[in-house]
Amino acid sequence: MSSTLKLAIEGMHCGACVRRVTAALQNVPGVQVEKVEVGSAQVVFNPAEANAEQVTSALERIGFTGRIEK
Ligand code: 9UX
Repeated sequence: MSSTLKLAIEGMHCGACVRRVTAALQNVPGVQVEKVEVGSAQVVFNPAEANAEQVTSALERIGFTGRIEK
């Protein structure tokens, strides 16, 4: 089973941000990165292993604010 999470991400401005965000999201156990663009990301996660809060916390730790869109 998996859930999709679409996030709007504040503070991203360049391709290096995209790489940083991608790496941070990939490091959350149970999360699979589908797409990262400047200002947004889409991931799927296994609800048995991860939750939305862990995803937004991973972004906070590297200085970005993620808002769940869906
Ligand atoms: Mo680019 Mo992002 O110079 O925090 S890495 S804006």
